[in-house]
Amino acid sequence: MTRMLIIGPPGSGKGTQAERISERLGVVAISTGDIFRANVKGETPLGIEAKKYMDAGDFVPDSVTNKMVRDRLSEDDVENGFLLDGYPRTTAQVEYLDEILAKTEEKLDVVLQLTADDEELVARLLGRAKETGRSDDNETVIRHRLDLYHEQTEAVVAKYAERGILTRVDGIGAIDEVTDRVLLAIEAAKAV
Ligand code: B4P
Repeated sequence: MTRMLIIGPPGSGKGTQAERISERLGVVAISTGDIFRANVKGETPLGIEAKKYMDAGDFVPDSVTNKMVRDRLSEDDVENGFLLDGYPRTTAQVEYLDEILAKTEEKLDVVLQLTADDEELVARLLGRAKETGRSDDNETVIRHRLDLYHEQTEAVVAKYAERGILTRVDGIGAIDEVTDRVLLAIEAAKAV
């Protein structure tokens, strides 16, 4: 059980839980959002391109994101598996990931979906804005990111549900409680 995805609306705790799963299970966690933010900070050409979209709460174009993920998944540290956090977010990204995995005859073991209602998510992200000042954590942009999740990423979730590899986890509650639920869900998926 080593190749996993974690999907959820903005603020559902993907990044938070991905870090914990990575520590507990020893798989490398790869967050497309973190890679973009590191590039924005470093003012690289990728960061300059991505910033325009991120500040508006839009998805970075698939062509840019897909290439970045392909390059990251060709690095040595993913040989024993990975946990992708925040990718795929569109059905085109699902198809692209399918192609990457098909080349090495790999497949996904489990897809975790973290759920939470929109008002809880807005409150969490406004809380984070006070602490970190992330440029995409203001209410207008947060609501736009949530709309995009409903319009585009829920179709991604449906695809993995059809394939029978989706596991839903309630993301509401204390962070430790959610971690316990996530680890149990992974164990249960392993047992299938
Ligand atoms: P991300 O970095 O993925 O941003 P996010 O959706 O807000 O998730 P994040 O991981 O930061 O938050 P989390 O839910 O862990 O993406 C940022 C941007 O990058 C996107 O808008 C897009 O522009 C671009 N992008 C990334 N991937 C892309 C892709 N595949 N295609 C195109 N564009 C892409 O947690 C949020 C907060 O909630 C934290 O402050 C945490 O402390 C708190 N929290 C977590 N769990 C909690 C709990 N149980 N209770 C209370 N608070 C909790």
